[in-house]
Amino acid sequence: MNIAIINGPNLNLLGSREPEIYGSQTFEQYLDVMKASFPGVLFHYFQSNVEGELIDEIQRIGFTYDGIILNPGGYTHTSVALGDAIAAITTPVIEVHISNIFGREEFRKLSHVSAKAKGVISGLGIKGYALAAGYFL
Ligand code: CA2
Repeated sequence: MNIAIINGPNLNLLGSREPEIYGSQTFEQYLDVMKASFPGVLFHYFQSNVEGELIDEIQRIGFTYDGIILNPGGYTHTSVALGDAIAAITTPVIEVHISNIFGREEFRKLSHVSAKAKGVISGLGIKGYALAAGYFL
């Protein structure tokens, strides 16, 4: 089984800043935990701070992979184009947010991705990625 994890802007800073919101683990450390927890899964990890690069990657893998776990970061709330890309592919997407986007500022309550995603996990910390992977099994 091939599952892609795609992280959007600033998520490369995980583990180094704002640990009270985003935790103190780097994503690379967490990815090792996920690989050990799901030995039958091949995880492909991609992170970019660039909207077009995220869309290119979604289009590249979005017709062959078994699942995509996507944290679009701040683009969640601004990017119609990212929502369009998810609507255009056949691979199911689970939207994941580390923090609870409904318990923060008003502007975070809007997602251009949620309606196009299979489902949404928000506010369960970095564990949300493993919960999303479990859905695909
Ligand atoms: O809670 C999430 O996962 C978010 O997608 C994170 C985004 C935010 O804009 C969304 O509203 C919710 C921000 C990502 C910033 O990530 C950082 C990680 C560590 C330190 C600083 C920023």
